[in-house]
Amino acid sequence: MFIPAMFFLAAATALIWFVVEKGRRKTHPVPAGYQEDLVFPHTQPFELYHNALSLCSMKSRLCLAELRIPYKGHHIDLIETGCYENIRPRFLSVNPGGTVPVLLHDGHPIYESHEQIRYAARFAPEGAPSLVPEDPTLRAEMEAWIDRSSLTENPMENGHRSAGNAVPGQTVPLFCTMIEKIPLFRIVEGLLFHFDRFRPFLFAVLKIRGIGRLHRLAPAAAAISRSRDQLGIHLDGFEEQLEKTGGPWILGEEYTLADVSWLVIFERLRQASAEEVFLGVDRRPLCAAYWNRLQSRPAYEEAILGHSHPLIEYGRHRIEEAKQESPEVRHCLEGA
Ligand SMILES: N[C@@H](CCC(=O)N[C@@H](CS)C(=O)NCC(=O)O)C(=O)O
Repeated sequence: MFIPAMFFLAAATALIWFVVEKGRRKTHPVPAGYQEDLVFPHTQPFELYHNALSLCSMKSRLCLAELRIPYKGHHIDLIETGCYENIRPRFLSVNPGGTVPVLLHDGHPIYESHEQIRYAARFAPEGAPSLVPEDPTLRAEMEAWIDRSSLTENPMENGHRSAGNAVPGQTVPLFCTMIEKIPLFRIVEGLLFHFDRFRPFLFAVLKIRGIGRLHRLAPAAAAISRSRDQLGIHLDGFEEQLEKTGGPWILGEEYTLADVSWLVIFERLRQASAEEVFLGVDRRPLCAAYWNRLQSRPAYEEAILGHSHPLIEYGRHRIEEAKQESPEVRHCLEGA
């Protein structure tokens, strides 16, 4: 009698906790861009909620560094860098969408990284480059190249439309290696409360499976292969553009927001140890030279390398190791 009663009490307590906690972590989509009606506590004109690995966070950090806009940073963990801080009430009060980055200007949030960089460019301090061409034709072209690199909607879909949506498949092996260091119970928080149950489920599977057996996980292998094909097509277009303009940047002489937006795609290839696949010997030499130029910019050092996370480097080395150890893994990650 005593044991069933205890069991019932524990189950009822857990259920109540779950329902209350779920209520505190309600999420909903947020509109893109500047939100005039919302103001959050802040101590500096610009503040950025971001994550070390997140592609979109890298873009916003890089943009602020190029514009030389000082800001206060709040690092928000995603599961791959430690825990699901992005679905806890404190962060959800700033972005009920549960995603990073969020830029605050005088406390007003700007949602979506591609909107953040467009917005921030209007506030370039005296003497800093504005990153937006004066010429309306070039400006329209820049917008199109930003769109072609933006991550919108579901990260694993619509890769044919944008390189930003094609590249997440390349992040899968990185997730798989970074998650090795994260205890399983941390993922449970996501399984219980994440707005997109598929993501924590994917991390749990990747953790259990491990990089050495990733090739046997058919949906992951298919996503990586699809990403490789789609990204290859986007980069071929990119190569043609560099040939057409003669570089050194996407639109020619002027470094613009389009370059900011594309840098993070190339950086993801570096982090995932996939540079060789896309930019190796004789493969897209103009893209390879462009990527070298990007890496020599001080803003790259400051906003990307300066914000790296130990798990990113760990993940990159583990991918390298796994490819050396197993031809099947190499084939899965690099193709024929
Ligand atoms: N379109 C959004 C995408 C934001 C987004 O999906 N961010 C990812 C990281 S790149 C995130 O916060 N994911 C939450 C999670 O993985 O739990 C933007 O450009 O800001």
